[in-house]
Amino acid sequence: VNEIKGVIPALVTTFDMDENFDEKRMRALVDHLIGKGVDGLYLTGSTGEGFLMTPQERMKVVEVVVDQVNGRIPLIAHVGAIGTKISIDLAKQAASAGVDAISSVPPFYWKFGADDVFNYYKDITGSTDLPMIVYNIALAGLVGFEQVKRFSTIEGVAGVKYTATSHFEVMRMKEEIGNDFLVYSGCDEMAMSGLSFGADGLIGSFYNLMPELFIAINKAMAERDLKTAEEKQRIANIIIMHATQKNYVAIMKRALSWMGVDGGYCRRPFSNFGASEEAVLKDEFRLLRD
Ligand code: NAY
Repeated sequence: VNEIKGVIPALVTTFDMDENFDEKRMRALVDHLIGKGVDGLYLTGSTGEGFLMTPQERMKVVEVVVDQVNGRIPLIAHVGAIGTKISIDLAKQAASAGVDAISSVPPFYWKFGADDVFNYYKDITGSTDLPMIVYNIALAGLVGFEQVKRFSTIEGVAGVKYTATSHFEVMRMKEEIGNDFLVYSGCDEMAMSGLSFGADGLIGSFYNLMPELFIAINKAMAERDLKTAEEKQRIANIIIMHATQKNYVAIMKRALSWMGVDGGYCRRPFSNFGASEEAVLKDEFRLLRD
């Protein structure tokens, strides 16, 4: 698991216009991202619309990506679900498919108590030999520092995907939990900040669309070249700020198609762009570029 560092796109899942998983598009996108030099992929998470798929469909995506990657880069499968039993099934399948790590948001909706959430991680992590990356994100309800620290006592919990803006806690986790507790910074617009506080890598949406910029940021931060990192982050953030005003996953999928690798469409209730809306979108991005 110590090998899983660097820039890791939270891979979009490619659906066709009728919302079916599009295996051909998925395989092409995986090859495209590997060609760009990404360090790993994070599957069926938020950006991957994991919660809009049945467990069987999620398993299919994992199998297809594992097959296409064929060991070239490490893979983390998000297996989070509202129930432990469903997550365990997903975790076991991901393990037998051949991923390198699993990850999960805490169980949501019912506002489970701290012990229930702890047991959720314990049960899922114990169900396979794979390392678990806890996924802390406001969408599922952020868990606090002390709780993350408690999860880290579970054998197999290897790190956290930290999609929160309080980056001082990245440093604190490294100090109080241990330097080998992996921390992935999850806010793309703050990539250089996360890395400066000691994050081991970046997992996020926009690395599907502009991996080069973040690979450059990651390299610059490792070399303590703040000027370059800042320049690249500034460019990336113009795109991120624009895209996040609308359904940015659908935007990334369309924008990828302009680059010759069609990301397909989103599943409802996420909205998509019709042909005329897409033309407007393309013009907006042209203006941003110029
Ligand atoms: C995932 O599992 O898809 C993620 O990594 C999610 C991380 C993203 N956060 C959210 C709320 O979706 O990449 C970020 C985010 O899209 C980006 O920072 C822009 O705000």
